[in-house]
Amino acid sequence: MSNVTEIQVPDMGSFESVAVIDVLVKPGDVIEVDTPLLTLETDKATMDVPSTVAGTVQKVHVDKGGSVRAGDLIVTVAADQSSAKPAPTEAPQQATTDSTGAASAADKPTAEPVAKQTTAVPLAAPSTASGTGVVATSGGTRIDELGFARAHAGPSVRKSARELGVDLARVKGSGDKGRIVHDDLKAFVKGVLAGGAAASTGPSLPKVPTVDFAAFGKVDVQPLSRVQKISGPRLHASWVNLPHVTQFDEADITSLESARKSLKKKSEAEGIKLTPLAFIMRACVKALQHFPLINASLDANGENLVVKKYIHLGFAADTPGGLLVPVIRDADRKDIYELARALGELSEKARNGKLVAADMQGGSFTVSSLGGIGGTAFTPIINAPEIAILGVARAALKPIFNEQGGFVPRLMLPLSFSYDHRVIDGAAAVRFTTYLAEKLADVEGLLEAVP
Ligand code: CAO
Repeated sequence: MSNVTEIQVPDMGSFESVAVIDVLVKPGDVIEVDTPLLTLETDKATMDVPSTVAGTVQKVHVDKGGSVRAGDLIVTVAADQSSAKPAPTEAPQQATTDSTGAASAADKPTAEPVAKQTTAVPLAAPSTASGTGVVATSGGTRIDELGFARAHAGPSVRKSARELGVDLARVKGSGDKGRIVHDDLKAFVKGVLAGGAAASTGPSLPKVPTVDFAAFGKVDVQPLSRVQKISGPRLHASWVNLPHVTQFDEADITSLESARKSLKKKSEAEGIKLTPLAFIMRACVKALQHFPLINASLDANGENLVVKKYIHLGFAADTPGGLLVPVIRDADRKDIYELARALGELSEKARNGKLVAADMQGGSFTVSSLGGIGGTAFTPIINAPEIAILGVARAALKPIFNEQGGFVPRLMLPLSFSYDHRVIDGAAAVRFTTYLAEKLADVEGLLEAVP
């Protein structure tokens, strides 16, 4: 059963006439007790006037941009009789009509404006641990309290923004004098969900200047490959999100290389190309087993380290289309020959554009070997969300001082180990490369059968 209820403008203290800057309901809207009906603004504050009943709006009697006085009719509502909020004692009493519109004995209900928010005068920022006036909401979005308080918005918009964890300082208002209305809040949230520009709550990156190169001479515009378009943003994301440090080291692979050369022919007969990378991967497995916290990732909120009990090794493959990273699954269960076979097969698939998504997923650590091409050292970008990557440059013969007091020629392999400094500190990194170098120097150990 429903009664028709008329809701009036409440007593607004010293203000005679107040501007209506937003009408928040329209005929046909189903409203609850406390649903904001309109927003009023004085020279110092804005306030929402909430409904005192639940029901369906029949008629709106005020216009946006107009002005109202205490006692003016705001809306007529076909109200659920049981829903009426007791009127404040100082407010005029209810006047209800029955569903035919006939007046009954009661007076009109007067809404109570909700807590005023000063917009012209900034509120003092609440104290926080950092003392910066910046607090984190439960959703992890940081809100600038001072900016939030200064934002030109009514209480109901503020309330919704708080509930959604939206920093009003970042929302552009489309209302009068840049006032933020509910639609602006919705548009902002939609933008965040769509991953748009509004999602950025941190400082934006400075832009590289745009230059008209053709003004300086002939140019040829070549579109990036499909692979580059995919890998570029991922590399960029890792570069800007992970604090990279690269530890350089070198490993004596003299015995490894002589063993590899002696085994090369025999393995070739079995269709396996035994390159240094298979040995390097076997050594990485041993090092990751010894330092399991490097075979890990940070979880999404950055508060836990997810240590993986599997070792799936990715390796960077240079292909005509661009850089790809196939993954050798369960590398810890493969010996040198099995690793070399997997390397050969996946490299060929990569070069022929035959890799499927599953071939490139699940990696827990990556090796990027440029040793077949050259170089002395480089700073590889971590394949995030992994937390470390090993770069390998070209081995070179170097004079190494030995215990007998002389120099001997040794084949030294340059290692470039980039790590996420949020998780791995410098001491751990150099312990890892030292251990890795020891394993690379121990070719018998690398050639042992895998249990
Ligand atoms: N030092 C000296 N020689 C090396 C070496 C090293 N560190 N690594 C490989 N070589 C030699 C190999 O022994 C081989 O010589 P032989 O035929 O005489 O044995 C030769 O270089 C070529 O090796 P390869 O490249 O065929 O095989 P691989 O297993 O070393 O590498 C792969 C395979 C897929 C990693 C490689 O082909 C490749 O694509 N490398 C580029 C990776 C890359 O682009 N990384 C950068 C990523 S960031 O942009």
